Amino acid sequence: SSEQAYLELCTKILETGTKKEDRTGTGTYSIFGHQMRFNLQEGFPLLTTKKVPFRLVASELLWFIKGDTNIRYLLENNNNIWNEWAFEKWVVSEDYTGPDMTNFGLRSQQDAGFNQQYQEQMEIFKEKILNDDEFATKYGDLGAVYGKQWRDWKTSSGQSIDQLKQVIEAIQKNPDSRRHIVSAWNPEDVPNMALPPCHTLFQFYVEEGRLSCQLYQRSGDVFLGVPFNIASYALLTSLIAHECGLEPGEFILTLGDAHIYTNHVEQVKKQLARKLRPLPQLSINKNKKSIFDFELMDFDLQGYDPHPSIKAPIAV
Ligand code: DHF
Ligand code: TMP
Repeated sequence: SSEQAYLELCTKILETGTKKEDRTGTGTYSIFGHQMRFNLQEGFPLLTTKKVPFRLVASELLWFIKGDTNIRYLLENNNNIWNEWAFEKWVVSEDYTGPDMTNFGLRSQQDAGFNQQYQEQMEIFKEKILNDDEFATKYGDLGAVYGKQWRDWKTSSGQSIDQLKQVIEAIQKNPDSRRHIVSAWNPEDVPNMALPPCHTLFQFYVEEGRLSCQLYQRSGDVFLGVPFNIASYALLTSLIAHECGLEPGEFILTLGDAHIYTNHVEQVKKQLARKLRPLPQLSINKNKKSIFDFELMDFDLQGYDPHPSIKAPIAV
């Protein structure tokens, strides 16, 4: 199955990766340049060798599609995957009066007393994002990240480009075009983002009634981020295919710096020892067409029976 390609990447990094330091201070094993292909006709590529929470993948994708960049929507959907990158802005600001949170990502893993304080401040932060509009506007926003660039790319003359809407129209009108591209990498905005986009640029391709997508991902956290990225783009491709009256074809993931953090190695080995199970099937509400109208309950996964989840600390 397609999942084998993911497990092979993990093995390749463990066997041939170079030990490299990284921005977060964690350390990684890394390789540069790797491609994986997922045939969406075979089933939906949500890993079965560990549980990947589809609900979180889907709500994050809906958040991008809405063009939203504020984590309030994610929190309202009980999705905590972007909290640390908004929290970071608050704890270095003048408005923050709690205990020192410098380097909270690493310290929370090393010091139980500090972790307790960090968890308390994170709870306060989440509560304020959900209940205080002004606070949410100021500290919930991650800047000009994915949603902004996909739906509202600002041009030098002050106009706005809706790349997602345009690419869907182009797929319908001119399927053979070689220009079906959406870019999240906006050099002018990179300094204004909480995290410069990891999934940088994607392209669609239509062939014999099937829609394929290839993503260039500049940086991939192979244990935590990449399983989400695969599922997210498989879902996006399936939704656009649904809207355009096409079948989903392949999702191709091309990675730049593909790395396993040193504190994920044991988890990866545990996962590699597990047996693959059949992939689930995705179904999409047939009564809705436009990608801009979907909600969580319009997606349904059948037959997802993964091995248990494997926890790992995220590098901030
Ligand atoms: N930073 C780093 N270092 N790696 C990332 O993968 C990453 N991803 C981001 C933002 N910054 C990042 C956005 N996507 C998780 C998965 C994807 C993601 C952020 C976080 C994650 O923690 N997944 C856990 C489950 C989380 C949960 O249940 O709340 C997992 O085990 O898959
Ligand atoms: P970087 O900006 O220094 O490359 O750090 C970003 C980290 O987050 C890196 O480990 C890659 C990871 N990441 C993913 O793998 N997928 C994602 O979707 C996101 C947002 C981040």
